[in-house]
Amino acid sequence: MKITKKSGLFLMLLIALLAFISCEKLQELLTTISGNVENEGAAVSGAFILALNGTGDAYAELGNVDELNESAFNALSTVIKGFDLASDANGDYTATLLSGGTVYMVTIKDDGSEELDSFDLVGWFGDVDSIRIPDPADTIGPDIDTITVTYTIPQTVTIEKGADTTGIDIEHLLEYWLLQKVQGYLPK
Ligand SMILES: [Ca+2]
Repeated sequence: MKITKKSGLFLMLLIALLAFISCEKLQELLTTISGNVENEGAAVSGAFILALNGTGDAYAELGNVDELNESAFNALSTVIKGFDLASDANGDYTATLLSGGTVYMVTIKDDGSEELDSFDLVGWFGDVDSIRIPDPADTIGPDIDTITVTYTIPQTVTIEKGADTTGIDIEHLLEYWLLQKVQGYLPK
């Protein structure tokens, strides 16, 4: 009886140890990118965060995104390498990637339509810059006013499989229609 109890205890310890080891292994396999989303100094909560294929043009990759929900993101696996469905109240996010690689991190604060369209706020991870463009509101020529728009130059992040990259902060968001306008004036 005593021996059975002892071996029972040993077995339990062994199972606990094996469970612990497999947890550790799983942790090693998870590839994550985390950071914070803010716009003009304020945390942005409830925003989608997408890790887009970083081997092509950032805007072209974003152009493939239409529906904003988990099943649409999963279906677009050649473009979307990982995602987080919502940044938290502090603007913090953690996106899980299926493998390592090079990605662009983009955030989309949907206006509620569940599709990427004009009035969604969109922001890239990268260097914040500014550009002067013709004022879209000024349609009467010949002297078109100009406006200065702050935008972000998308920057790639390369992450190894199983690594956890932190501090990938997105600092500035723009309405998608204006971002698309800016895109037309960027140097190629
Ligand atoms: Ca929308």
